[in-house]
Order: sequence, then structure tokens, then C-alpha cells
Amino acid sequence: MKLYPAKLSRLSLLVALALAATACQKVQPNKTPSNEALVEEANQFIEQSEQTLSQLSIDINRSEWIYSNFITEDTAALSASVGEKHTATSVKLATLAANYTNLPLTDDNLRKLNILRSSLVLPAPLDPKKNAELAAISAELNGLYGKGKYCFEDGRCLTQPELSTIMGESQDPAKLLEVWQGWREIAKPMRPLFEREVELANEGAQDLGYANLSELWRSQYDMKPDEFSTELDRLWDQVKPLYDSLHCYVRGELNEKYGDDVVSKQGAIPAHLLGNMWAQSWGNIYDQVAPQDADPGYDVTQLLAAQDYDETKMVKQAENFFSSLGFEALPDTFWQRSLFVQPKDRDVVCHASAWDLDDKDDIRIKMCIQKTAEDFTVIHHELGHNYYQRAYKNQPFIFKNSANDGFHEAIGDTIALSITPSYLKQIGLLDEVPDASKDIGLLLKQALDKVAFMPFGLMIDQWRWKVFSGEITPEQYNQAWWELREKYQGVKSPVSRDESYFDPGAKYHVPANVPYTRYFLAHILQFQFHKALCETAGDKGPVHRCSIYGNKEAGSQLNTMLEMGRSQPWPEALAVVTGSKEMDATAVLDYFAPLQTWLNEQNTQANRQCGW
Ligand code: X8Z
Ligand code: ZN
Repeated sequence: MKLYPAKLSRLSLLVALALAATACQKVQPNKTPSNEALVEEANQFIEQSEQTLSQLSIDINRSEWIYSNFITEDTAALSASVGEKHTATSVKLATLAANYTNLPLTDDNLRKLNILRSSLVLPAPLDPKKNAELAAISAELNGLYGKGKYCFEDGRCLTQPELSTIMGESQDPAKLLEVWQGWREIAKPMRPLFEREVELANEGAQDLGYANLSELWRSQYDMKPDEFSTELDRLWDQVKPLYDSLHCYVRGELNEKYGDDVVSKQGAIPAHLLGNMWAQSWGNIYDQVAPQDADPGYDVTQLLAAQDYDETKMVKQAENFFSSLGFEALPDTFWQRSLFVQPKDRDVVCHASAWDLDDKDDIRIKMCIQKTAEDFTVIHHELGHNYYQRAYKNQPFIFKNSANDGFHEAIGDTIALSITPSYLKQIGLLDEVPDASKDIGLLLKQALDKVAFMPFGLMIDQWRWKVFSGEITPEQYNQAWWELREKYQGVKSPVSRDESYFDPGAKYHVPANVPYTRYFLAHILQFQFHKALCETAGDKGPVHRCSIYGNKEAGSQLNTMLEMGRSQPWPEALAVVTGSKEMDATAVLDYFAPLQTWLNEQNTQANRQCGW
């Protein structure tokens, strides 16, 4: 979460400076003195903007931290008020930045101007009233999600992570359905707020010269927005055959388990049976679909419990992995200021996040940790953000970010791909490493988490981009949501859902307005990174059994990329680790190649009709 604030007291100066420049803007770049003066002015504008933004980012970070840790009417109001100033300033600077982009500036400065122009994810209209309204809506939506609970008939009220644990553990379709439906009640009041948020942010995007918010969101990838959409289609086409095989296998197994009345042999899978509140990753149903003769026979949740891992010990263990690669230990303030355990006495936003309060060393995570294998992985994910943030802390403010947002999401996941049986043995969690005959079980578990996620990672923003562009109208929000769920994932709602519901709002990133395509990209990138780092580490075995634990060379190569922050176009950063400038799902397909063969055999043997 990084916005681009600027101090209001400095703003008048900046505005004056830049407005003076607009008149000359049509002058073609050349060596005339006036052009040189303009270049000088642009350079100054960038420098001052960065200084101002960097100072103000601390205020916004603090107010958001406090609001997410203590959700009350007062913290909502304060957070909205800081957000409002922050957005007003960011919008003004983004507008002004556009005036300088045709000048012969250094590559760095041109890049900074482009980032200044295109990095707002919730741009407000120039009208201050509308900006205030947008800030209030945004805070309210966040609060509605954070405070969300479902209360059972016996009066017990559970929060999101607690309900997610039930979705991951229960195999009772009635109970799963109750929790699935119950959680989605929290989203109903979000619908009118979301609709207005889209209206206002679209106006903001138009004020900045974009057709709509979809175009702005797709403008952050060092290529044209439509090229980026095409790139996503290409990556998804690469993975889809593997997903189809997995879907077919899982549907077949669930059909055998639950019977035709609950899961049909054909068509989409009901979304409440896949071990996850949103059917976004399916690792929790591994036991229900595990291969009989290739099951590695251990469960990390149980291993953690057997060794008395509490929340802090889980985080320490994840830190230890990064230390083994040569990264410096986390600072004391991380341990003092992070939130690991859901407080009993107040509402917090439990959805896991990583923070960098001072854009230097005050890094923290905030997460209501469940003592499960799933959250052990999420901890690595969050720490990946923190180590990235610390690695780029010496970059100029505008470059203090990842190469593209998918990179930020991919780092911790890359590390978690190295949580192999041999790693678990090395850290004393597992006694014996299962032999290679159990690899199919391991790969299936991994595919349930990673491959199953990919269409979900893609569809959320396919929905939002169409909402932003007006192709999906408010009257079609829910229907279009379920159409896309079916199209990409082959899952369906277990009960009929009309427009009185607002199911997208039950997924954190929609009320929190966090773009989601980043996670799809991360799921491709992490396999590219893992493969390349394993090569650097000199691993000769199959890539799914490789762990880079303890390998300083791999760590140093990774660190070189992290230190670059956003200073170069992402293909340059990608090349530092992988040697390639292309995002490419071949690494995913290579990783899962033995599983793909096995899935196809299983589906053929069982005479399954794949597809939906
Ligand atoms: O939101 C997250 C992280 C925080 S950036 C926990 N993730 C996505 C999600 O939970 O929906 C990680 C994977 C996808
Ligand atoms: Zn993340």
C-alpha cells in the first residue's frame, strides 16, 4: 500500500512552478535556453515532489496502521481525513507531472514522472467535496470488512480467519454452506458504497487523462494497457491446460466423496467444497483427493503442533530462512510493533499485510495468525514484502517499490517454494524425507494451492476492469461476478445469488481497493524465480524438490534484484535473477510436468469428461 502524498504547505510553490511551465509545454525538446530552463524546472519539481511525498508518507502509514489495528468511528474519521489530504496532493502532483513528460530528461527522471502520473489506485476528482466523500467511503468499506463477523445460532460470533479455519477443516457440506453464506452477509451494505466509489474514482482517473480507472490500473507495467491485457491472456493460455486437468481430477474425486447430489460429474464445482472461503486455493482438501499410493504422509499443521510452534515461533522460523540466505535479521522494532495474534478486545483488519512505516527500518506485519500450514506459508509471503521494502530503502522515494506489483507478491512465495521435505527435516520438523515415489502427492498439494489459484488471481480484476469501464453495470455486479467465476475457475455458487447480494465485497481486496492481478503475476513469477535461484544454488535434482535454504549465492542474487526497487523497467529486474526479460509460465509447466502426466492418466482411467 503506497500512495503518493505531498505536504500542502509546499504545494502552492510546486503548483506555481509547474503552472508556469504549462504554457511552454508545446515547445519541442531542443537545446534552446528556454528548454533548458524548463528541464531545470522539471528536475526541481521531481526533487521537491519526492521530498514532500516522502515526508508525508509517514503520516499516511501511521494513520492507516492505527485504523487497521483499532477500528472505531474515530480512527475511521482520522484515517479518512489524512487520506483525503494525501489523495488531493497526489492527484495534483500527478496532474502536474504530465506537463513535463515530453522534455529531454534523464531516464530516471522520465521514469519518475511516469510513476508519479500513473501510480494512484484510487484517484479522487479535483473537486474537494468529492475527494472528501471518496476518502470517507474508502475508510468505511475497509472498516466494514475488518469488523465483519458471522454469528452462529448459539450466539458465537467468529471473525474472518476463524471462519476460514472452518472452511479449511470441515467436510460437512451443510456446515460449509452455512459459513460460506454467513460470511457473505457482511458484504451486502458495501454495494452502494462500492458503486459510488467506482463513480468517483473513475472521474478522478478521467481528470488525470485516463479513459477510466481500468486504464489507469493497467498503465503500471512498463507497456501499454492493452498490451498488458494481451500479455495476461497469453500467460493464462499457457497454464489453462494444466488447470483443466487439475479441475477435472478434483471434481471427479469430490463427486466420489460427496455423490452426484452435491458435486455433479460435469459442470462447475460448488464453491464451498474446496477448502477455502473463496475457492481461491484448494490445498486444504488435499487429504480428500490425495493419491492412495503416493501420499507423503505428513501434514505441516500437525508437525507445527507436535513441536509446540506458537505464532512467534512460526515467524522466527520464517525469519531464519531469510537469514540463511544472507539477509540481515529483522529489527527489534519488528518484534515489538507487529501484530501476530488476533486481539480479543477490539476489531482489527485481520487480513495479513506487511508494512514499512518510515520507508526505512520500521517494518512490521499485521496478521491474525492461525497455527496452520497455510498461515506458515502466508508468514513467508509477508516477510517477503518486508525484506523487499528494506532492500530498496536507499532508492529515491519514487523508486521505493517493487519492479511491478507482481514482484512484491512473489518474493515470499518464492521462498516458501523451498519449504520442501528435506528443508522440514533440516529444521527439525520432519523425521524422514519421503522417497521420490511420493512426489506426486507433494506436487498435487502444491498444485491445489498454486495452480488452482491462477484463474482466481486473474478473474477478480477481469471483473473490476469491466466494472470500471462500465461494461458491467451495478445492476449486473453479482451476476457478472459469478459468470466470470464460472468462466475462469469452473466454480459456481452453491445456492442462487441474486443482486441483493454483493459477493465480490466478501473478498478483502474489493472493499480495500487493492488491485489483484499482482497475485496472478506473482504465481507465474515465483516459479521463474525459484527455478533460476535453484540453478544458481547448483541444485541438480527436480526443481520441485529443490530448496535454496542456506544458499548465500542465491540469496545475494535475489538481493541484487530487490535492491533495484522500481528504478528500472520490470524486464530488467526479472533478468537479474532469471536471465530473461519475459514473464513466462514454462517454469510452472516444468515444475508440474510429472503431475500433469499423472492427472491425465487418472482422468483417462476414470473415463472422466473434463471441462465445464
Ligand atoms: O492478500 C494476500 C496477502 C497479502 S498481500 C496475504 N494474498 C492474496 C489473498 O489472500 O487473496 C496472498 C495470496 C493472494
Ligand atoms: Zn502480499
